Amino acid sequence: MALRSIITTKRAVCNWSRHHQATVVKLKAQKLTPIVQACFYSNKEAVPRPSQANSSYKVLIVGGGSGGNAVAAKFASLGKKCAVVEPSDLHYYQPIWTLVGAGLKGFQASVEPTRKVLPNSVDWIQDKAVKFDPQNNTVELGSGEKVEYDYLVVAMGIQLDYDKVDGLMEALEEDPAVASNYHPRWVNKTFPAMQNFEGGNAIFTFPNTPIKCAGAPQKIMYLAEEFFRKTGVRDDSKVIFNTSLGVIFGVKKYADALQKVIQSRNIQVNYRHNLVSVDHKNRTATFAKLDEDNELVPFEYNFLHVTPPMSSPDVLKTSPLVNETGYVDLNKHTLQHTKFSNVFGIGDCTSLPTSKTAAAIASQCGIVHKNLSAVMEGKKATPMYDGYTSCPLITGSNKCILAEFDYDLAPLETLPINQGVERRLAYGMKAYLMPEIYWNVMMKGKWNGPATFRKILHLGMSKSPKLQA
Ligand code: FAD
Ligand code: UQ1
Repeated sequence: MALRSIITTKRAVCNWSRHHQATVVKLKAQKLTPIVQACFYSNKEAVPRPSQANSSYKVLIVGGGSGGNAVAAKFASLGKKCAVVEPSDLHYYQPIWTLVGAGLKGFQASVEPTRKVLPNSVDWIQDKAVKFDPQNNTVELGSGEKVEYDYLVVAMGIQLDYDKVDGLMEALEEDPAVASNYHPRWVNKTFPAMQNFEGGNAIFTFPNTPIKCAGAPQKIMYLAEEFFRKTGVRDDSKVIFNTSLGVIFGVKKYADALQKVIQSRNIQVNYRHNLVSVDHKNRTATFAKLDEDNELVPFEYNFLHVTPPMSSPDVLKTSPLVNETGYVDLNKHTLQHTKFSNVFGIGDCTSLPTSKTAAAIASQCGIVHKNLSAVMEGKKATPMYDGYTSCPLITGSNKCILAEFDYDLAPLETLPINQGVERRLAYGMKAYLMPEIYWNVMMKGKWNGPATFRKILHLGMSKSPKLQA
């Protein structure tokens, strides 16, 4: 029991080095025989399945993050006919990293052991998918084992390409003034870097690729700017947002609201500026001006928050499952694969032309469940997904613009009040309600997004989109 708690307590993952120790102890435990290993796990929690040659499942889910786990919980009643391929011991609730970076939540609020989050009835294959062969309905694992499936759900998230920016990895390793909320390691550097900032240039970046949570690169900027006012260094500093995009946000209603925030807070925004290299020894970040033949422009920094370039996971890019952009090619309303009818996808690794968020995944998981269940019964998938996504745009430690919108970039708001203004209520929902919903409802397969509440709160008057398969 004592060893089990050493392996799994939340406190062990709170501190990064202690987290690594915990993982090492657990890996040692996995080398023990299955009987001894069973002593380390409660029989109510998912246990990694011992490797076995060429197994077969009715539903195989690749990736056990927000999307994969939400879908696994929906199919938990299939029991051992369903498996999740997930290499990581730890499951992260990434949306809270904005608040972790700003020192408003502890890192431990974002993490649980995978074995506790995955449904105990489904098999957990603790390995990586290394090759997809949808013609033969198999996925090859890192161990060399081939797993067969009747139906496949791809939920592998998006890949962080920190190495695509010259000098960035070294800067993250060596310069205490460089941080990134997008990674479980670097998010823990953000608040100390904010505390140590004594003025000068505080720079926040947005890369020239699709990313998850397109609001997060600027949310941390508003929180840091507020913090710099509290610590008295704001008058001696410039707060700069260097973004590859040409607009502050894709939905006009919320972009207009954010422009007012930017003006009132005296933030400098440089559009179409893409970070290409970091020289931490000279504290210089160099940006390519995308509209001026990639002309390079150096910025001195005293604080640098980087949102890295991202792309589809490498193993997907080279698979038959993706379109020309490298993302899993789905019908945007049914979430069924365009070529392989027994394949579905969810979340950040997909081609769905909506903003990549956990909120979007909440809406997608009910649809994957319904349509995959229909296909299993020999029926057709129904067009249901309207692209719903949400981005709680935190602008201060008690303020938030709660953006919600669909494929047409039209607002699709849950509350019967204007969400295009900064509200304390929206901050409360983001900081306190959403984590509860995530861990206790969505991860149990019972949260399909707020559509039902929206209809009730708008007395049935909210729009129901007409969708084509
Ligand atoms: P993930 O949750 O990333 O899971 C992917 C899983 O696939 C991982 O567990 C990984 O280990 C596994 N995997 C990868 N490769 C393989 C492989 N080869 N084989 C098997 N498994 C593999 N969303 C919101 O809704 N609201 C917010 O306010 C918000 N803020 C955010 C702030 C930050 C700083 C960040 C980083 C994200 C934020 N998000 C927010 C986005 C949200 O967290 C993601 O969109 C969501 O977690 C994506 O879920 P997913 O299942 O697609 O991918
Ligand atoms: C949401 O459903 C969700 O999934 C749990 C989030 O994840 C982090 C969100 O941030 C948001 C905003 C939603 C949308 C829900 C409501 C009630 C507006």
